[in-house]
Amino acid sequence: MKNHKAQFITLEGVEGAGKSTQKQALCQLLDANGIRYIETREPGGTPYAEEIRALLLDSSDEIPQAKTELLLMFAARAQHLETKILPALERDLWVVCDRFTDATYAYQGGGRGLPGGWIQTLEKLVQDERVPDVTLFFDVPVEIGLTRAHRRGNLDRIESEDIEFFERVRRTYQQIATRDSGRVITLDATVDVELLTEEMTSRLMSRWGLKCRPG
Ligand code: Z5A
Repeated sequence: MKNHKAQFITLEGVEGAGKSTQKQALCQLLDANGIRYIETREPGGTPYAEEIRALLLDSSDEIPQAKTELLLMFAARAQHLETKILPALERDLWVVCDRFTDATYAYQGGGRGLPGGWIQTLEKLVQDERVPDVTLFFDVPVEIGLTRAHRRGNLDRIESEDIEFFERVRRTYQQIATRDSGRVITLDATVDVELLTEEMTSRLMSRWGLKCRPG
């Protein structure tokens, strides 16, 4: 393996894009190459941030305002980043995180229509200059992703938004991927699980100079 500092890797996409499925395959790739890492997710990742997640995804009678949702996403992120992600990277552990700030631009910015400038201000406050090293964007048409998510069942509050909301989310992800193509690897997530794993694995092996494929 080429000499790499510990990588901060995030996985992004609309509902049912297959992030959670491919996260397992990514971890197998890291295992096969003897790379030490932690797995985590947003919103959440620490006990305190998981409590904020539960508040955010709960479908109770009082619906949070878009601004409330935005602030809670960054409140959870501040806790997660300071107490889990940064300490892991400092110990030379790689970090594999299901969603991060791109999701805020996509859902609260694109989906809810909140101004990008607000998100940038909070990003600077919470993260300073810290951004992921690599982001895997699993791109799938909204209808396909939602069909998969519905098949899985148990939709949370945000997953129950209408199709136009998710179209805006997807468009925002695509814009980020185009703008930040050095960091974001876009993968066609319409293909079956094995083919997608193969494509992701090949792209990452060549990016990091890894030698070993998972078993
Ligand atoms: N959110 C936000 O609004 N702002 C933020 O800043 C952040 C998050 C950080 C929680 O996210 C919610 O928080 C999310 C965005 C919001 N809400 N929504 N809506 P989450 O990541 O925990 O939840 P999720 O996006 O709803 O995950 P998901 O639906 O589980 O999607 P997934 O992880 O991408 O898919 P999966 O679980 O791997 O696969 C779903 C099903 O499809 C499953 O049955 C698989 O077997 C199947 N699948 C997977 N891949 C394939 C392929 N390639 N072909 C066929 N079938 C497949």
